[in-house]
Amino acid sequence: MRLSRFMLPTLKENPAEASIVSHRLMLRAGMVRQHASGIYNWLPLGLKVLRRIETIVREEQDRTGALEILMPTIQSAEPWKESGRYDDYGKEMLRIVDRHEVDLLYGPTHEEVVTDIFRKNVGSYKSLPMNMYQIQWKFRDEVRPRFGVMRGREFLMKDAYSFDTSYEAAKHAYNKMFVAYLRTYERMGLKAIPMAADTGPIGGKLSHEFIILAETGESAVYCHKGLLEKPVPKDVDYDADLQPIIDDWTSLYAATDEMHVEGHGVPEGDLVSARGIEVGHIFHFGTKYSDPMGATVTLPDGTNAPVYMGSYGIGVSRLAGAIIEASHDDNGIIWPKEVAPFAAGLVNLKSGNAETDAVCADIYDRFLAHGSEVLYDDTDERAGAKFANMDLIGLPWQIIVGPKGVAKGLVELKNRATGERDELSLDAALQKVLG
Ligand code: P5A
Repeated sequence: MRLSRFMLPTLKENPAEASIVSHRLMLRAGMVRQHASGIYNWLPLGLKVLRRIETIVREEQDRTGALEILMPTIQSAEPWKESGRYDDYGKEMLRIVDRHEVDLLYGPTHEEVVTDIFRKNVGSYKSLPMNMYQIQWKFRDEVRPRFGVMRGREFLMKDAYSFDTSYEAAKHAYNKMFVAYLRTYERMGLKAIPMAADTGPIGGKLSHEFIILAETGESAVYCHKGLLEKPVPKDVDYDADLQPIIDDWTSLYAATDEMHVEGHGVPEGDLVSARGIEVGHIFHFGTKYSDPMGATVTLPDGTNAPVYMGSYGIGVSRLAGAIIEASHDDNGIIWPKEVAPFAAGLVNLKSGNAETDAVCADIYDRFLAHGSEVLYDDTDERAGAKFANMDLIGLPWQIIVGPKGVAKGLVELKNRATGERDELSLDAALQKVLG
């Protein structure tokens, strides 16, 4: 992408409305703009990041055998009246009445809709286990939307729903999501800590939040430092018994503010006390929805029983902010490679100069040929402004092309995370970036 053809409304100054670093940087880097309180436009750079986060989430969900579907944002109130949550959910639910006086709502979550799909389309134990997921916008009329996309009113969530014939089978479905979550966050360069949690309006007894540590996090977190060092399972066989992995991860102490207790038994030196951001939440709630909504399965002995369910959420749009909270410096964002909006930035120090233009054009094409994309600053801004902009938007690498280097057959390669700069041949630089 050529910067001259891109839309990147970067800001030099810190916007007054932003109180935390990720919100400031998302606005300054031209990723998002607020449309209305807690409701955001995603501009080209921001959308690229959101899509890359979605891709990782989707790949790890697919790996577990979950099936992607897409449910509507606008829902009928009927199934919510059946489950009993229409009255319980309160003011966070945005209620809508259509021209025929039919009660609708903008979905804050999709347990009722998916249970309705299940009861109308799946009836036998032979189809189970089953997990259906989507990546879809939600609306919750939060009293105090704040921190930009981290606590929006409209936000993008990955929500998965599992269906099983027994508690034990449902526990396996829960464990699969637990492990998939550890892998998902790790691929984004994050260390996520699972911790036992309250279930709130979703319900059920078994629940874990996934929290990443960041100074500006909304919740206080206490955990055994061993959790931060634990390696995430590689090459998982999702059909195998995952309980030992779960026991290993949940045996170390981890608690949020409300659940923190005296006498937790962790030696002072091993206890990390920090702040955290909730980037995911998983629930097992058994028959809470299937019972009142009549979602049953036929068992091998011919009897019918309500299906056991769980639901599993990842805050996809919140993650864009959370990753920045975890990875930035004074100059701007530092994107982990897997979620970066472009693989590299290309800075032409002398746009209009035949030699530097030609080398940049060559680099540009070689990225495309490799199935990758570089953001090429082909504008006639001064070098200092180009560098500041590149640091702000945080692409993992900057390839800097100037007349002196070109005369020697060299370009400069800067690593955004370490600040290291190297003069290299073009081939060596591309080899480092494209790997
Ligand atoms: C699980 C999937 C649920 O809604 N039902 C379907 C369950 N869980 S949850 O904890 O309420 O939300 C899941 C994740 O969504 C993110 N999230 C938000 N992100 C941005 N702005 C918000 N206002 C917001 N509310 C929730 C969180 O990451 C949460 O873990």
